[in-house]
Amino acid sequence: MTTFNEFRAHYTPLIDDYLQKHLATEVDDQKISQIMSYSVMAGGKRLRPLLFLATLDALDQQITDHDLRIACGIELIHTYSLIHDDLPAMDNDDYRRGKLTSHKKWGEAEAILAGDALLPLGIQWISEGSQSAALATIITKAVGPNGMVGGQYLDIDSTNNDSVAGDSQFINRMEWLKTGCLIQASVEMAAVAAGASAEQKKQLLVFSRAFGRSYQIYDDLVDVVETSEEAGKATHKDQEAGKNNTLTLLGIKESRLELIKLIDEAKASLTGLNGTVLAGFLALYQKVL
Ligand code: GRG
Repeated sequence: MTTFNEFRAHYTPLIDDYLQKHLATEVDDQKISQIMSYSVMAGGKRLRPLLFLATLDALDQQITDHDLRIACGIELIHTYSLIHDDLPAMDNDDYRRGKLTSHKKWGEAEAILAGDALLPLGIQWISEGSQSAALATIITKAVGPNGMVGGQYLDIDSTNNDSVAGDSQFINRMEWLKTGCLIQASVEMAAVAAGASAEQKKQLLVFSRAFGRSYQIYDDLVDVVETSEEAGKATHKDQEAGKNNTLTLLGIKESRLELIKLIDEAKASLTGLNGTVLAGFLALYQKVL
């Protein structure tokens, strides 16, 4: 039986190598390739690609090179969202993943274009195989106006808006769209790629919903409990920036309790699956509990 740490130690370098090599060889212009690669290779945790691969593992699938390409496609899309989120017109951040943000390093137009280039390249990598249409539908829905971008819009629209400060339904929806949808899509695409049964798919969707919601609460808690060196980005920013999130709604103590509840829910959803590696993702939260 493989543990989460063994799985992560095996696949993270494979993901990193794939991303580096294929951004260098599949993007014709060396300059934009370098700008895209700067942010992709800046040292993210590779959470979403690992989640995709771990879901295949939970369904006893042998992981192929094609699966690795899909996993890396998800990371390209995630990196696009971070580059655009950091722009002056959005969160206006100087550091991400411990390095200067893309616009600080290369300029604003370059950062916008690097993000714009990563999104379709990610969709291309995800949708090249035999399940092209099904996977393309899942990923484009997850990151479009009824998914990640929709959530980002609600975030921007509600910043410094006191009328949503206590509105838990609004905040849950915004956070789910912004963070949860891409996490759920990573799990759902693996379920489709592995030909999971209806019951297995149902269980995995319960897992991904609990995990997606818990990850945003975790990220909000990181903002208050970690220093910027530890997090590799500015921290203690959300409250100052007038952000409305689960943390501002519930406070630290209740957010931690909510996180514990979601961890239990996520673990319980894995009964009957080969879920050791997937369950291991939940250990990530220990540092904020
Ligand atoms: C489309 C402009 C645009 C934005 C999309 C995802 C998103 C909305 C913005 C990013 C802001 C943010 C902090 C969202 C919450 C999701 C999240 C926790 C991102 C950080 O992901 P990690 O922790 O980061 O996986 P690494 O660097 O490890 O990949």
